[in-house]
Amino acid sequence: MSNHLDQLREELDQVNIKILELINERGRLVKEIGDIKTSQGMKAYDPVREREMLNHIVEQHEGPFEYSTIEHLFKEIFKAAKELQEDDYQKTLLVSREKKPTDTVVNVGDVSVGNGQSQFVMGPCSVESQAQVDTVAKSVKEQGVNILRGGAFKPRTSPYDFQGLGEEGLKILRNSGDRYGLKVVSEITNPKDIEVGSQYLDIIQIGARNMQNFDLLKEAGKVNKPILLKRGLAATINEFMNAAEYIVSQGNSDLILCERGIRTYETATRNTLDITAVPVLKQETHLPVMVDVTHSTGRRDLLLPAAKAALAVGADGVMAEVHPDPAVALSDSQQQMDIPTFEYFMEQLKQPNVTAHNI
Ligand code: PRE
Repeated sequence: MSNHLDQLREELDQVNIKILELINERGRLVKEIGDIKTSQGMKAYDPVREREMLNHIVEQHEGPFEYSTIEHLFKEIFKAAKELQEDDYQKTLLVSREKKPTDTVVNVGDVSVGNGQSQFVMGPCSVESQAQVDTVAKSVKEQGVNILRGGAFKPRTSPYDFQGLGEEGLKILRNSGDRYGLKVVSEITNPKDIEVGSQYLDIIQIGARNMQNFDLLKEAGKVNKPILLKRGLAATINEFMNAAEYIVSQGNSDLILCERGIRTYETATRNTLDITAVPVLKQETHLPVMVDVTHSTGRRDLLLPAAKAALAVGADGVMAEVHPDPAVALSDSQQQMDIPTFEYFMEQLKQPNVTAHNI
């Protein structure tokens, strides 16, 4: 009995080797076909050919397997063949470390992001008036921060909420930036505003809700201006990297990624800060990575611990919101810091044990 079992297993071993040889022989043919297809500009995937082959195979099939099982097995073989035909190098993203092993440093004039020194991007959620932005800019400058933020085009959940001052807001931000010697960043939401944004801004931000606005990404890829791209509300890291690829593949490699929390079942915070996204993005891409602690936590009391965590795991910078009087802010009043809180926040982050910093 056991002799018979051994004998059958031996036969099976030989069949396995035959299948292996045949699969590899098939692989060699498929690769040759693939080369011809590439040289003729044809796509690897040919569903008509696959259907013809399946019909032919099923016609010859005598069992004992079900037809559906045979179809399934051959579909897997076709899938493996397509992967063999696709050029691995072509599949590698431009934003990946595999493509470029060295860190990208984004130079915003004389301010560098991604060179190992922490950068901070601070300012009000929305630009409301020149006086409001000036007050924040003064404090931001005093704290040694180099980049001022402020929303002019505000994508809000409700259409009835304050939508921002638009171009007027960009002008105000620029004025404050010039007055206090700060670089300025603001979100642009419409592809047609990328051009106007480049006139006023040092960095153009693409917000979470627009991470997959491909027309906007393509426009951002065409301008000669650093871009700060935020991770989408429910975007995987792979989707985030592909969104970044849209910008870089258009020719603009001055790109900063920004983790800003993702939507989960947790309600204690506004979003869930995916802190491990920072080292993952640093490993997978060569781009600088920042963390927006305001939108990820939505809670003033969590801004400091979240910022410390971000810097501890290797973020190149931290973004947070500051308002002279958060209680009367036109947007996100719950989560913005007032000036004294901001000063304390910066003092804590400047402690030598927090991270390398340039302040
Ligand atoms: C092959 C591979 C991919 C296509 O989708 C169809 C068929 C296969 O595995 O048989 C080979 C092939 O590229 C082709 O016949 O054109």
